[in-house]
Amino acid sequence: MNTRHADIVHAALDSFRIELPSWGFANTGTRFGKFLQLAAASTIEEKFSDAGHVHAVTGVCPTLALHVLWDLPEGVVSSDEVKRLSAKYGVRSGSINPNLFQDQQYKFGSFGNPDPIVRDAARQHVKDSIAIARALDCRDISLWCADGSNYPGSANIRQRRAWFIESLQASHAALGAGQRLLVEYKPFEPAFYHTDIGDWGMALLLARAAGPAARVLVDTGHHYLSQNIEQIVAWLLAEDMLGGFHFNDRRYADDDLTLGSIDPYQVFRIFHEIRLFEHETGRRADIAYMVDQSHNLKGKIEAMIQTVTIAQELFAKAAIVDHAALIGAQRRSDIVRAEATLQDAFATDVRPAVRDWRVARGLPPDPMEAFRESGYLERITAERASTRAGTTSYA
Ligand SMILES: [Mn+2]
Repeated sequence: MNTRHADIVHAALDSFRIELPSWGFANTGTRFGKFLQLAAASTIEEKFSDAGHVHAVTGVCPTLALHVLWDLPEGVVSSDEVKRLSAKYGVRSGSINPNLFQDQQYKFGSFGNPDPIVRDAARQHVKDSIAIARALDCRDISLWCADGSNYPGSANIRQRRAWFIESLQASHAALGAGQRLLVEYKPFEPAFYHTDIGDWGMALLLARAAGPAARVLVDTGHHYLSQNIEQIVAWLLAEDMLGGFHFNDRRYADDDLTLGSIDPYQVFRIFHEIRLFEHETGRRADIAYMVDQSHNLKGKIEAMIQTVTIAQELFAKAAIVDHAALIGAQRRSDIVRAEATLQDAFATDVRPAVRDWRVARGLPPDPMEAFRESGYLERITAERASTRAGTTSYA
């Protein structure tokens, strides 16, 4: 790694922030069962405390995504308590995530439910979530709808699309100045025949229909196998419609594994498309980077630190791609040179530069070691073991 590369890595890391999910610190499991961790967070205060420790050792996680149903059960009334915790633990509230999939009334859908009373209830919940976001000074309301059907003929796909447009427009109308509505898509699960927002094209059309402050959210686990996610990212960037990411990795479906644990080159390629866009347009892509992972076996806090570290390394690798050489090779149709330009950057060991950046910013050179040496995990394991309420939540 030369000096020019080191400077690029430092500048790139200065601009990179990643949001942690409150639900990532709580006990989760699969539909077959849960293996509870004594140190898992079961209250909103514990989630803020854990996120605060990840931020303390990494320095790049200043915000915590909140889930309205799990974190703000009293609605906007809970926001004063959240503000207090935010100040106490040094982590701001991040994206606000409404919950349109857990209540019994959503058995046959939320925005796409044939019952107008349920559609109204879903709309009201999103409006309440927007009010919470305003009270907490949060920009993004991140919407994922589980709506879909399991059997052919059981749902009117076009009718449901129209209901979605109505509800998204109503939600968009409730946004305050500067707020955004992020529309997430997913091809299947929990619905296994059709999902109302099944891919990026549907999400893009619905976001456009919703209004000017709506954008698409790309959850890396929400694609069919082998889908070219970086191409989707490139198209959304070109359309000025990429609002944010939910990062995770997977081997089969929406596995919610640690980012880059299965296919780090794919994450690199996604970051590369963003960096190339910024290089060519001369403007910063306004993207909310967020983690959406569920660690069933790994320790929650260590898994988050590992995720953030990997994200930084892959972002740094994408930052040192030689754009001029790449663009030149592409224009000459020099395929091998163009491909090698990406491979060279990916193969570069950026860890020393990332480490130097941390030291220069007054952060621990090795966040995982710093966390392990802090004694925090031992302390909360003992404390929480005595008060364990057994509260769980799913991501
Ligand atoms: Mn997600």
